[in-house]
Amino acid sequence: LGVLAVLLLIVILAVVLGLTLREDSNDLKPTFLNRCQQFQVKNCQHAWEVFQQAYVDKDPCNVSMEAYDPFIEATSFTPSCNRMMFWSKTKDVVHEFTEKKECFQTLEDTVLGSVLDGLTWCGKKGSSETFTTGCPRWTDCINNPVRSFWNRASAAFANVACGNITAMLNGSIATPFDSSSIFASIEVGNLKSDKVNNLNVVLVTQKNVVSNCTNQSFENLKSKLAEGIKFNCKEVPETQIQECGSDPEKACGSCW
Ligand code: C8R
Repeated sequence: LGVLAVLLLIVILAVVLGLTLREDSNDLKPTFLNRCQQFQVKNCQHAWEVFQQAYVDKDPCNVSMEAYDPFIEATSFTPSCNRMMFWSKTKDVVHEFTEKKECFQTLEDTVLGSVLDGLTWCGKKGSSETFTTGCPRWTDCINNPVRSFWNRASAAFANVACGNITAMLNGSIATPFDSSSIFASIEVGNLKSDKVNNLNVVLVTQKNVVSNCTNQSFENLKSKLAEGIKFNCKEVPETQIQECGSDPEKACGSCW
């Protein structure tokens, strides 16, 4: 009987452990905390609590950008002037590059962007929980928790930008500067002319070039830039960016 009791106990423990582990894998909190701890953040638990307050116990279609203000403050970072990298419709090529070479820093390379990159979350009215399924999708409603977060975080990133900044845009689409993107609708307008000297656009091209630096959408970009910020554009093949990223001999400034 004693042996049976021990066996039963082991089975119960295994099931409980299995359930907790499984729950963890679709739970936002452990991912958030794990990623947060990779950075020199004093209190990740505090950051989590402030983050949650933005959307918990709220209608998931009614979360404003401003709701994340306390979280933005809690994770405030010092900008690396001349190294800041913006992007639109080039997520993979940009991050493949910034991961290999420490020349540039995107929002996802900071604690603010890193902890939530690729994740979905929302709350519910009358509940103190965080959900990761059944949340509104990007276009289901404007004021959804994920979209408002990226809007707010991107505004913060652009607000502190300084020196010469770079943006990787996509030359395989007709409108590389797309007014509905976060880069166009939030970031460009938040760049400060007393801090930013130049915006250098790297227009990433593939075999099938659709747009070049004379694209009409760049006139729109220039008109949205604060006076005093200079604009540059260079067409660069994607293969060149990839090769430069993987070549340890190549200096940051000589990739394009
Ligand atoms: N930025 C915006 N969106 C981000 C993001 C980020 O840092 N990180 C992630 N994971 N996302 P897009 P865009 C998610 O059209 O709109 C900042 C969001 O869920 O290719 O111009 C960043 O600083 C969103 O749906 O780009 C960058 O400079 C897509 O990825 C711009 O804003 C972004 O879709 C990019 O935003």
